[in-house]
Amino acid sequence: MSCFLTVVPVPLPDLTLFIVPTYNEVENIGTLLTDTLRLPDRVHVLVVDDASPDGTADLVAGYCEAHPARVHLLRRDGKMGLGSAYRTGFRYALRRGYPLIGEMDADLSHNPADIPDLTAPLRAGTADMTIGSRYVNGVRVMNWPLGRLILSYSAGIYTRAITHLPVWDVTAGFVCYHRRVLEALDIDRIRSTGYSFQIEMKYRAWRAGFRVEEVPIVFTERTEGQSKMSKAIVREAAWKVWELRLRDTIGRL
Ligand SMILES: Nc1nc2c(ncn2[C@@H]2O[C@H](COP(=O)(O)OP(=O)(O)O)[C@@H](O)[C@H]2O)c(=O)[nH]1
Ligand SMILES: [Mg+2]
Repeated sequence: MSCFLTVVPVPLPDLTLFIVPTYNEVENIGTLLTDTLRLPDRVHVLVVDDASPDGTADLVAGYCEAHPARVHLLRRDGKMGLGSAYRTGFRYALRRGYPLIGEMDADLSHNPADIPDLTAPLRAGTADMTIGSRYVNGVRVMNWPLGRLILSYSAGIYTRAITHLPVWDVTAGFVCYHRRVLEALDIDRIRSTGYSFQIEMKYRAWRAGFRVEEVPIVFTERTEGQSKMSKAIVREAAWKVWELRLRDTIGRL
């Protein structure tokens, strides 16, 4: 009798892929990648670029060549929005077997040095999803006009009042998931695009019974490039909160 031994690589339990959506971030992405590469080599990055006219993807391609195991790039044909960039990134990470899957912005608002704090509860098995939170135990936002801070903070009050989601920073985009959360949530059903994507993911994870923990971080507004935030994104989020609540009430979340 012959015996065949098939070796299937099993990713170590702390292997992490952080997804970074980019649109015109050439002034920021190099610093972000350099800072992330200083972290332990278990932390990898996937940039999902939407054909940025400023050449962001070409810059990232240079990092991919120098660090093929740790820096990954997906080039898409045009600007398709944040939610769709995350969904593409999640599918990529799940296919490749990453146990921990995160997301952060490219504009240096989120400090890669905080990644180990975000993954720690997941590595320790005390949480299923962590949120890099501006508003847990105080307010830590640098260089934002007061109006923007009030809008962002109020989004949390509004969302909690309507949905009872026990999270302070509902629109946070610095998040890390254990892959079991993304597998359970059926990400193709999540149609949100802007901030509402962040709210919807947190709400669905919480309602599915996953342990969600907020980790305090300092958020620093970008100094380079431009925000892509718009009134349409805010409106979408305001409606989405009601939609989630009503769907849940009739058992069709
Ligand atoms: N791939 C992709 N990334 C986007 C898109 N819109 C925004 N981003 C990225 O999403 C992140 C957050 O966007 P930003 O403009 O900083 O929003 P703000 O922080 O709310 O002002 C940044 O890394 C952007 O480059 C998009 O349509 N596609
Ligand atoms: Mg930003």
